[in-house]
This record gives sequence, C-alpha cells and structure tokens, in this order.
Amino acid sequence: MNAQKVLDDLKRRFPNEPEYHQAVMEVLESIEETYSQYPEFEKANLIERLCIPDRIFSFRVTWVDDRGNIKTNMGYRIQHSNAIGPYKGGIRLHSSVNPSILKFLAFEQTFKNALTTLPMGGAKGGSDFSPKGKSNAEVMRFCQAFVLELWKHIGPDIDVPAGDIGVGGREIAYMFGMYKKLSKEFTGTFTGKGLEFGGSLIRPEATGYGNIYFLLEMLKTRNIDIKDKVCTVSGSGNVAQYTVEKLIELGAKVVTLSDSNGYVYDPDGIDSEKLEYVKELKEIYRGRIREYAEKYNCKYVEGARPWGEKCDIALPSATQNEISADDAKTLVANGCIAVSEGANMPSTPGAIEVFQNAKILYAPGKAANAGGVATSGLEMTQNSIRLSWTREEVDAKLKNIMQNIHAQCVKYGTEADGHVNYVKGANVAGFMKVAKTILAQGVL
Ligand code: NDP
Ligand code: 2IT
Repeated sequence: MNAQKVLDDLKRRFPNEPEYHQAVMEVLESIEETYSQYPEFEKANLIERLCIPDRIFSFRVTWVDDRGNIKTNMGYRIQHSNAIGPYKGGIRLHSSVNPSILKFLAFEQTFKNALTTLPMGGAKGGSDFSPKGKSNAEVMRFCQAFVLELWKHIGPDIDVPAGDIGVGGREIAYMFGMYKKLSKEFTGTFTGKGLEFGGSLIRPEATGYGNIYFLLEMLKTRNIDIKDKVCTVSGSGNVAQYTVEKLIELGAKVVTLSDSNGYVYDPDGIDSEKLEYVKELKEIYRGRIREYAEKYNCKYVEGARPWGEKCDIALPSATQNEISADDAKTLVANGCIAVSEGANMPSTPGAIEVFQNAKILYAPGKAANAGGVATSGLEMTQNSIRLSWTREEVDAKLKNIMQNIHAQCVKYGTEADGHVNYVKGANVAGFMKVAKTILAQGVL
C-alpha cells in the first residue's frame, strides 16, 4: 500500500473534505508497514473498502421556531462499518457540521469501537442545527423532526446513536421519545438515555473518567504520579466536566476550561464547588465560560485557547484541530509531559509530529476517549438483558476496558527504543481487527 497514493485518490473522488482526508491519512501512515505484511489485504482492496463508508444518509430537517418561522437544516447519518457489530456512534449538533466532519468522525469511530473489544461497528450523524440560544421547545421540535427521518435507518441491532457535541441527556431523551413513538417499540436504540428509561450509570461520566484512566496507565509507564500535576483542559461540556471531576478526585490541579468564545485561567485550581457551578452554568443556564471568570475573579481570554498556559498535562476536550503545531511547541517548551485527547482529533497533524518528536506521552482520541462509547456498549448490554448494573460495576468495567486499550497500544505501538507510539498502537490494533473481519466475511 502506498498511503499517499490512496489518499490522492480519495481526494480526487471526494474533494473538499479536509477533515476526512486528515483522519484517513493519520491512520494510513501509521498502519502502512504492518498492512504490507498481509498481501491478502491488498488483493481484497481492503483500504478502499475501509476508508469509504458503507452508506451516507442526508436529509432535510424542517421545524418551526418559537415565532412561527419555518426553518430548515441538513441532517446526516454516516454508517461507516458494521463489520464487527451494529453501527454505533454519536450525533453532533453544531453549526459547523458537514459531511467531511461526520465522515472523519465515523471513520475514527469504527477503529475506536474495535479497540473497546465490544461488538460495535462505527457511525456518526448530526446536523448543522445549533442548539445554542434556542429555547427548550425549539430544541425538542428540532430533535423530533430530525428523528422523523433518521428513525428509518436505525434500530437496536442496526444502528445505535448517542450524544456528541450539542447532544446530551436532554436531546437524547427527545430523540428517544420520538423514535419510540414512530417505531412502536421500547428498545435500546439510543444510548446516553436517562436512568429512568434504560440509561446506564456512569455513561455521562464515562468519556472524561475513561480519559483519565487511560492517562493513569500512560503515567504508570514512566512512574509519574498524577497528584499535584497542573492540568489544562479545553472545552466545558460533557467531556471536559467529567475529566475535571476525576482529576480533582485524584488530587491534580486543573487551571483552565474554555468554550468557543475563550478560556478561563484559575491559578488556584478548579475545585469541586467551582466545578458544580460550571455544570449548572453549562447544563442548566446554558451560559458562557466567561461567567466563571466573573464569579471567581480570575483571568478570561477572549478568542483564545488555553495551550499557552504552563501545564504538566494537557487534556483537549472541545473539538477537532484545536491544537496547532505552534500550540504544541508551546506546550512542550513549557514542560508538558502528557497530552491525552478527550476530543476527537483535537491535534493537527503538525501538532502530533511535535508531540512525537518530543517523545512526550501522547494519546490519540480513538484510544483515550473510547470510554464514552465503551460505556454506551455497556448500556446496550444492560438493555438487552433488561437489568441495570451498579455504579461500581460499570465503573470497574470501564476502567478495565481503558487498561485493555492501553495494553493494546503498548503491544502494537512500542518502538525499538522502548518509546510507545500510541497513534501507531491504536491504529494498528483497531484497523487490523476490522480488516481481518472484513476479509473473513467475503466481498460485500
Ligand atoms: P459538549 O457539547 O458537551 O461540549 C463541547 C465543548 O467544546 C463546549 O465547551 C463547546 O463550547 C466547545 N466547542 C465545541 N465546538 C467548538 C469549536 N468549534 N471551537 C471551540 N470550542 C468548541 O460536547 P462533548 O463534551 O460531548 O464533546 C467534546 C469533544 O469530545 C468532541 O470532540 C466530541 O466528539 C468528543 N467526544 C465526546 C464523547 C461523548 O460521549 N460525549 C465521547 C468521545 C469523544 P460552546 O459551548 O461555546 O460551543
Ligand atoms: O465520539 C464518540 O465516541 C462519542 N461521541 C460517543 C459515541 C457513543 O455511541 O457513545
């Protein structure tokens, strides 16, 4: 396989999809060597079969705002691969959503889900609808209109959506309600549901907690204690909040949070009480992170990301391409020893190169943030057996899965000098599992 040639071909066939090209390139570059050891893969044209999604649904979503205006948005579901299980992946509601972003996310999801060891294929969906500034009733009407089309393509053994940017418990409940009404079934077709109707304990916490469980494994390889380490976190949504919660519990000091307008720097550290305020601010009042700085009298920097602040550990938890090569250089120059990605593809290719050359601990999202979808998988299991596990049971399973993903990365990513290349490890482990399955299932 010639990674560059494959990519050039994909760019020709699918132009104007830079995020998709970026995600594919990262995987192809790191699996090229291993892939070449399997001539049967090349013969079966596995690369194209794995890079191009099984199918893409795109549809118009029509809804009515509070003033009676009729609005349209685009809705999408990318079903990337169901080689190892039903399609599985989140729904993103954000004004930036387009096919390129969803194709990159669905592609990544396939390999991430393979790493969890649970039987889940990869998918992603979403809309360019922005919940920001919308009333509760508008969000409900949008979610219902979205599912009016989406429901035809999903089901508990077909495709199981969940949350992502702009989609939390509130949106999943609206979507699930509409799905239930249309399908006349009460099934576990969505994950991230409320506890009262089939949701799993620990699912809201899972991505953030899982990222820290993964980080702990990385730190262990260098005998580093997390206690008192200074951490910068970006974002202030679901992933960021529970990342901070676990860090506080472990005695680390979190000094930043952000949103799309700017970041706050709190040199005293965000404690449990301040975190409760952030949860309320974001989940209930749906306010801006600037308000944190006003309340706690600390620095707020408009229009910037937190990577210029000195830290030991950086946990990007907002969105793709939020760490540039220059940001990465600043982080390394400031003594950062670890970067663990809560978000999907937050580091640009240039940033990844900087981290790898510096040989700091660097975990790509598809390994480090897999705890969210893994716990979605655990929610599916609980729905299937019609039982609910305790918080402790789910948390123990999550921890175990993250430790296992770390072990897979070490197995496939350890280089001659002993350094663990987590990008290579995660990509090789995830890709090979899916590739071998596709080969076994014949030409489809
Ligand atoms: P939320 O919507 O709860 O929070 C997203 C946060 O990121 C908000 O603070 C938001 O700020 C900020 N953000 C979003 N887009 C941008 C942007 N373009 N520029 C700057 N800041 C931005 O989403 P999640 O916490 O669920 O998701 C965060 C990341 O984690 C995403 O990359 C997602 O794909 C990934 N992820 C999520 C999982 C989950 O289970 N939820 C699982 C695995 C990965 P603002 O409010 O201003 O928009
Ligand atoms: O990116 C992700 O892994 C998610 N948004 C979670 C997907 C899921 O199905 O729980």
